[in-house]
Amino acid sequence: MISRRKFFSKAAVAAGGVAFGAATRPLQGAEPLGQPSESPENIRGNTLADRQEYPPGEPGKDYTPVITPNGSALPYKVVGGVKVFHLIAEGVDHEFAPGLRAYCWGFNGQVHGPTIEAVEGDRVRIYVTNKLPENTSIHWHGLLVPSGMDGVAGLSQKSIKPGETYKYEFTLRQHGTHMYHSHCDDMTQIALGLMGMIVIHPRTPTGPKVDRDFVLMSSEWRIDVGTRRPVPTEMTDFNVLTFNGRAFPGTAPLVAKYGDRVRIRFGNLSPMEHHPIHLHGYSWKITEMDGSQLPESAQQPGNTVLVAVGQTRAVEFIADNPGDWAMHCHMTHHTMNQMGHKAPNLIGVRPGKLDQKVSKLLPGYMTMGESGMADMGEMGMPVPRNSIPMVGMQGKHDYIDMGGLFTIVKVRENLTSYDDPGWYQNPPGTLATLASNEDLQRDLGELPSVKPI
Ligand SMILES: [Cu+2]
Repeated sequence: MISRRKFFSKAAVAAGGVAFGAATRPLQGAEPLGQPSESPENIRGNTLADRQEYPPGEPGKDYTPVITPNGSALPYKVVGGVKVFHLIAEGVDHEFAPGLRAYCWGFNGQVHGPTIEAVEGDRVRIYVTNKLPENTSIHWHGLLVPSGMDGVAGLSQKSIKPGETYKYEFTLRQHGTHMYHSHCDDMTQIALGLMGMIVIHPRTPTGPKVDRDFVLMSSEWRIDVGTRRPVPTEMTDFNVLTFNGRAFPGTAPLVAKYGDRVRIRFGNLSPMEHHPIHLHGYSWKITEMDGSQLPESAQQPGNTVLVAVGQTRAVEFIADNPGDWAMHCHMTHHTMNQMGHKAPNLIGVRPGKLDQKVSKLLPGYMTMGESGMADMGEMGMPVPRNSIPMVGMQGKHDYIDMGGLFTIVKVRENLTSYDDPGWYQNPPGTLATLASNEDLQRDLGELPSVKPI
């Protein structure tokens, strides 16, 4: 954190108009914590801090770039010491997973927008071009910016009309994980995808270096089977749940080498729902909340982090447990793609000759769901065009009947690259297998009943 006090003391030196040259020395005494701690009288002087004092941070030198699975970083160029970005809000024909596409609204041809990555102290100028059919504006969610740069249409600024390009410019006075999103007709524009992540690296890093630094933004959509436009008025019944705009099996795995320190930065701009994100095989520490670094004593351990709408959380762990590890939202409906939530409950129903009788009227009819829902993806049943109801994927051992907010963390020894290493090869004696009769007799004293319910 570049403290406001630090800015004031530097501002006094730089008041003669030295906006750039005085910036080269490192931030001695920069606060390791991300949260402003100054007194209210200093906060009143916020505008003084909005000036450039540091040279543009460089990737590879000042920071290790983050990885946005299924996404990318927004390119920039440096003009007169200022990092210049350009976001274009536009329609995007987006693939959520193989088999499902929809006409969304995104940035620069992507859903969600590319990750904006910069360094604390950078001066940034972000152009926003509106190629949508209605007004828009962009809010920098979590950033400490002057009021007129905050992007709430009508309150902070004029709305950006279709065809117009607006210019935002401010100095990044903090580090951490943040987000950007439309703040104009929010319900429609966020439901259609107009959002992205912002990562600001510290100017003076503290703590252990991270080897793998991932960014995952969660969202949720209602896309009726057979349609190609997300429903912006949906309040409760979302049926496509996404990390970085992709539903499993469309989500790219997060790959780490044995021993890597891994950070995962979560952001949630779902229209309505919170997501408890759970990682198997590890205990992590929550290191950041809403972009503010937690002191070590407050870094809560766990394996599930609730990321409420509008929140960001970062977690860190050492990848010391090789394997293929599920990471997913623990709301069960959020890991089932386009499940018809109004489907009748057939669990336990005995259809008897129903199929035979109905198929005279409806050739190919098959009663489904009487023994559970899992088969529906695996059976490869024909599904309506442009839909992924219950679609999972074939795993190494069996069919993975997951979808939506689900991805895989792949940790391996002896990796030579971070490309997808394929499925994990379980060392002997570390894989659950069918129990033998000998095992059962020895340990249980009997063979369990094999009559299914
Ligand atoms: Cu969820």
